[in-house]
Amino acid sequence: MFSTKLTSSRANTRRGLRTPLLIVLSAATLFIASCSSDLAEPTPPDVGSSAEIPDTAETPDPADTSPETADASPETTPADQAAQATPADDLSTDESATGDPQTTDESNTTDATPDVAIERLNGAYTVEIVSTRPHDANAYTQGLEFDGDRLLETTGLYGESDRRWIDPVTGDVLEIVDLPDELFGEGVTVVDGEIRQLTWKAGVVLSAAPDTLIETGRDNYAGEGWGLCFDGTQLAMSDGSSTLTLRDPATFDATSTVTVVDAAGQPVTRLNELECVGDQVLANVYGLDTIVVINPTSGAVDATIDAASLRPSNAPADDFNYVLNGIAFDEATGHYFLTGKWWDVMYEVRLVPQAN
Ligand SMILES: [Ca+2]
Repeated sequence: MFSTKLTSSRANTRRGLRTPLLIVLSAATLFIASCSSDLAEPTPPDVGSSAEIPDTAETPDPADTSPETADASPETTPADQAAQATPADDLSTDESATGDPQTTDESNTTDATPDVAIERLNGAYTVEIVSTRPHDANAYTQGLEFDGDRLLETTGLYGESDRRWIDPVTGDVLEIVDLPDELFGEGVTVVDGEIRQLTWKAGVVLSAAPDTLIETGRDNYAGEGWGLCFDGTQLAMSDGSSTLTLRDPATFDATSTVTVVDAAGQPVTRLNELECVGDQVLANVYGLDTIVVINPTSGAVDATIDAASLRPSNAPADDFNYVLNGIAFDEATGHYFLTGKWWDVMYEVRLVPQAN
C-alpha cells in the first residue's frame, strides 16, 4: 500500500534539491530564450533536425543534468520550501491544489460511453478537459498506461525512480516499488500480463509482476530508452530521437525501425512517452506541449494534438522539467488521461478537431 513515510521522505529530499536546480534551470532557460524566441526548451543529445525545433543542442539535457545538479547543493530556504509546497503529503485530502476533481468530473455521468470504438486520428486537435484529477507532484512522470481500472505510472531520476499503481480518480498511490538507485526509470507498458519498464541509459528493460510490481527479470537493448507501448502485437519504443523501434514483445528484439516525419517531411525528434491506440502511436514531444500521432508503419505524423492549455499552476512556464509527459488512453470512454513531470494534476480530456 501507499507509504506516507516513504513518500514524505522522497518529497523532502526532492524539495531540498529543487532550489539549486531551479537556479540552474532558470539560467539555462534565459540562455535559451536569448537564442530563440520560439522555444525555450533545450534539445537533448543525439537528436536530429526538425522544422519545429530550433537548434539548441549546446544546452544540456535537463534529464541529464537535473539529478547531478540537484545532488550538488541540496540547501533550501524555508521560504523556498513554502513556495514549493505540494499536495503530495496528502493526496487524498488536498483538493485545493488539484482543481477540485468533483466540480469538473463528468466522466462517470453522462459522458461515459463504455468501450467506445477507436477512431483513427487525422489532422489537428486541441484538448477539452473533462475532469481534473490529483497527481503526485513528486512523480517525475515517464510512463502512464491504463490496466483495467488502475493506472500504471513510472517515474525517473536517479535515486527517485519507481513504478506504481495509482487510482485514476483520487490519484492515490495504491502500490509502489522503487528502482535501484543506479537505474533512471523511463516508459512502461503491460505485455500479456507482464509489466515492461524501460531505463534511460542502462540499456535494460525490466520485467515486473502486475500484482506485486516486484521485478521478475531483465532484458538488454542498445541505446537509450524513453517511451514504450504495446499494440497487442508489437512493442513501439522511442529513444529521444525521431526513430521508433518496433520490437518483438516476447524477446524484446528489434524487428524494424521507422523515422517519424511531419507533413513537411522533416524528422520529428525528441519522441518521448508513448501510447498505442488502435493502429496509431501517440508520442509526447519532449519539451513541447504537442503530442504527435504516428503511423508506426510509415513514420508519418497523421495528427497533432495541442495540449498547451493544460499546463497546471505548479508547473512554471518554460521550465523544461515540468513538461507534459504522460498519455494513457481510457478504452471505456475514449478519453485520454494526460499529465506531466511533477505536475500536481492529471487531466481527463477529449480530443476536439481544430477549426480550419
Ligand atoms: Ca502511455
